[in-house]
Amino acid sequence: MGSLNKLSASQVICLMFLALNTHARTILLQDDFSTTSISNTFRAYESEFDGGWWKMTGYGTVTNSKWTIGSGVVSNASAVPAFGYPLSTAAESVLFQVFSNAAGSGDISVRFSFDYSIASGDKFYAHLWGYKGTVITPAGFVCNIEGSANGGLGNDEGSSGSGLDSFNMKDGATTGFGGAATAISGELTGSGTFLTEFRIIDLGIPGVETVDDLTYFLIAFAKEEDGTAGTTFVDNLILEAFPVQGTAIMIK
Ligand SMILES: [Ca+2]
Ligand SMILES: [Ca+2]
Repeated sequence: MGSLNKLSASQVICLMFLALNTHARTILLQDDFSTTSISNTFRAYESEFDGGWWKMTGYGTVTNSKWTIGSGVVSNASAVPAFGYPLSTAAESVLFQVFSNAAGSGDISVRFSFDYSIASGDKFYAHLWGYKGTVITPAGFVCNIEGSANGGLGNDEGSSGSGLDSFNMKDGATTGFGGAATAISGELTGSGTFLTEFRIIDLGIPGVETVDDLTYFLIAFAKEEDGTAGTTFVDNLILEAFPVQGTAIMIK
């Protein structure tokens, strides 16, 4: 955690408080990238939920995403410049997965953290969304990764055949999110540990008061490529829920 020297006294107290309560946590998703792999697709289809990591498949002028898992990290070394879709897909199209929410009825807070190292000159964004409702038949898709570029990920609610309601875990927004500016991480550069923690009720989502009121989560990683060489990687991802009522924090 390279930014500890920047913490205020209240943040340090909060972290100590949280450390005392980690025994009660529920792991929602954890990955050290030592055994997982990535499949190819071009939309986040509901039939692909709980199917692990996905990235853009190439066809026509759309290039294959270069996110890859190896040497214990997930990385992207493509330096295709940020001309946008379809040419920048190799570098900029998101890595994502959607998974069932394992939170218990007593879980009221969410913590999301990962280590990152961003190639010099590039920018990096992490998106965290939640879904309410159940998948209907025929299944639709919740977002289209085909055109994702410049750190963004399209939010396709309402036009994708999905019966789920989607929410940005950054601020509870129900629509209009997915651009780089709406990423829960904000813009990340350099290297360090990103950590954010929040009470689910503070998002102000009607009918979502505890973490288990959501049925699925989406995590997506996106970079904005500057066109110069360099590898960006992520490791030690943890999304967890717990019954502690802590103060909202964010550390980069
Ligand atoms: Ca690792
Ligand atoms: Ca670069």
